[in-house]
Amino acid sequence: METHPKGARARVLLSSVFGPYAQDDEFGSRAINPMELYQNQVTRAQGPFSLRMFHRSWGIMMIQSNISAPCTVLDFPTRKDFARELATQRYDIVGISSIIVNVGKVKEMCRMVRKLSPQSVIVVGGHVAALPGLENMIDADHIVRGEGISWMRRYLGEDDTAPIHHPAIISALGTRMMGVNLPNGPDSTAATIIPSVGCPMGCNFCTTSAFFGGKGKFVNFYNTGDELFDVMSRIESELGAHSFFMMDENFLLHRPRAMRLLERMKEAKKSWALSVFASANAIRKYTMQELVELGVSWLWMGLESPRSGYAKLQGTDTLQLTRELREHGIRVLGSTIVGLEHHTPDNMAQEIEYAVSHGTDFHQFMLYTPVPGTPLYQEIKEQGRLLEGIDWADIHGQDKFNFRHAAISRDDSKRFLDWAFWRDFERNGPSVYRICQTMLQGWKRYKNDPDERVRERVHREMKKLGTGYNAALWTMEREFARINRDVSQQIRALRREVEKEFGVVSRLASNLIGPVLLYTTRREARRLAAGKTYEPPTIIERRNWAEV
Ligand code: B12
Ligand code: SF4
Repeated sequence: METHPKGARARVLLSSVFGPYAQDDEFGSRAINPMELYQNQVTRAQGPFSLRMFHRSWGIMMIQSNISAPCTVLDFPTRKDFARELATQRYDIVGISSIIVNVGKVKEMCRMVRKLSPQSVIVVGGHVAALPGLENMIDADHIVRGEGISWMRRYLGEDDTAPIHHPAIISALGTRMMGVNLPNGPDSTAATIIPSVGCPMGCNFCTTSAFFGGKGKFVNFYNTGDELFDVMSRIESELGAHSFFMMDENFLLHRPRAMRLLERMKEAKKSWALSVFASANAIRKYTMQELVELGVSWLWMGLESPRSGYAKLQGTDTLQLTRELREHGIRVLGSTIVGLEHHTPDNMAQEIEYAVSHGTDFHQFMLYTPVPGTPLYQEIKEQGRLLEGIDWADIHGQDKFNFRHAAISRDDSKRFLDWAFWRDFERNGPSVYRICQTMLQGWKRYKNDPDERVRERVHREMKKLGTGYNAALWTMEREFARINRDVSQQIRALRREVEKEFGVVSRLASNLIGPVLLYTTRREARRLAAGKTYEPPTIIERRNWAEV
């Protein structure tokens, strides 16, 4: 492969696409598609109770940490920030990271680079690279499909087989709930660990799996539990974090790696908490005790639909599995697809009701969406069912279908999706309430566990339940009475139980902090109704850097 003439002396800028994001504009920002995980696709019907937070662009952070060239990461710039950076520094390479919805921004950024930094080679990577005909839509020199660290190392003439150095990443920033900014220190948030990219299960709609090779393929950055343990220990001491967000599409699928990690955790007496993504078939490879000892306290699981036929769900009663996980203190984020081929206007409400009946702590709903690169896209395209003329900025699974469904119209797809979010909220209450329920169950079951690490972890979580969270329960009980009186009473019962367990401290917390939270929650509801949105801050980080 061709290398850059300056090799590892080349000066590199790696940028995410520009914001602001949560607004409608000509570059493809959409108010409905903010740069926020929960508000975008999980708790968006929950008003002031929605969990708000931002996540950094980990792909370019990983690339920056694994090249020796002088490199700047520019995360969430505005157009002005991006222009200023190009005009004030001299870059040999400008790398732009994007997903498909943001292709309009990539186009504009390439135009800006050509104008403001004509000497720069433009490299575009990330999921946008799966777009057919991208080379004719944007003015870039290289479009990188798949894993980017090894590509960039090769392009700079560096060793692409060298071990991967994992940067210390605080998982979330700008966390906010009920109108209050939550502290973002290492004690209160997780460190992100990226053990791999891709997933070998190869579900037909899954872009992450398809982008890194599809069925049977994935790219491991860390093959063994020992390697993972070493990375996590280093990051624990760098950030002081005890909690880790394992950004691996199917972390539990690799059982020997997870079990070796557990062995090392036990030897070193680590009471870490792990948030993981895992498919039902992978979860079933473990006993509840193993999951709890491994510190799994938050789990993202695809529920899709009982009649979807995906291999990962076969033989699993997801209702029972969810109940069992929560009984062991594991918070569950279930994910359901709206608009599968077998859905019709007649069975859709029933399917949504079934999804909601899982009573997960969080529920993501997504439209069935053929996205370039996936087997589903190929199939729908061959059947001539792709709808023409839809802007890529509107194909993100939270708006309307981008294909002709046998039984459901585009407009109805949106109506069903919105209904699913609302119904989950109305029937199960705010997610914050649900996680309190799960945490209390975990506490009761494990507060006297013989494993000191497990005890330590549930005690750590409980400090929050006995104070701040209990005050939140006090507020939710009052606010939710207007939406669903039964759920409001259940919230009250839970608060009473917490107070019985934690006594005077928790009663004081609800009496003193509760009214403040009630005020901030109502103020936030008014702000949101008036159109308030949130944007991530612009972040600039330089490595191996010397000013020119
Ligand atoms: C974190 C995340 C987010 C964060 C965004 C963080 C950010 N700063 O951008 C949040 C939660 C806000 C988010 C939102 C959305 N996301 Co998102 N998100 C993810 C997630 C879970 C992890 C991304 C990640 O860091 N992975 C780990 C890193 C290491 O991998 P990577 O980013 O792919 O980077 C590698 C390569 O792609 C490549 N690479 C990346 N950038 C570059 C740049 C250069 C120059 C080069 C050479 C290489 C390169 O090298 C990297 C290392 O190998 C992925 C799923 C996944 N597991 O990847 C979805 C994913 C990227 N999101 C996706 C989507 C669709 C969305 C949303 C539209 C929501 C939705 N409806 O699903 C919104 C869009 C918001 C917006 N306005 O842009 C899709 C993208 C699909 C596609 N084909 O474009 C994914 C793949 C999920 C999925 N399977 O559907 N997301
Ligand atoms: S199990 Fe999940 S991550 Fe893996 S291919 Fe299926 S949908 Fe994608």
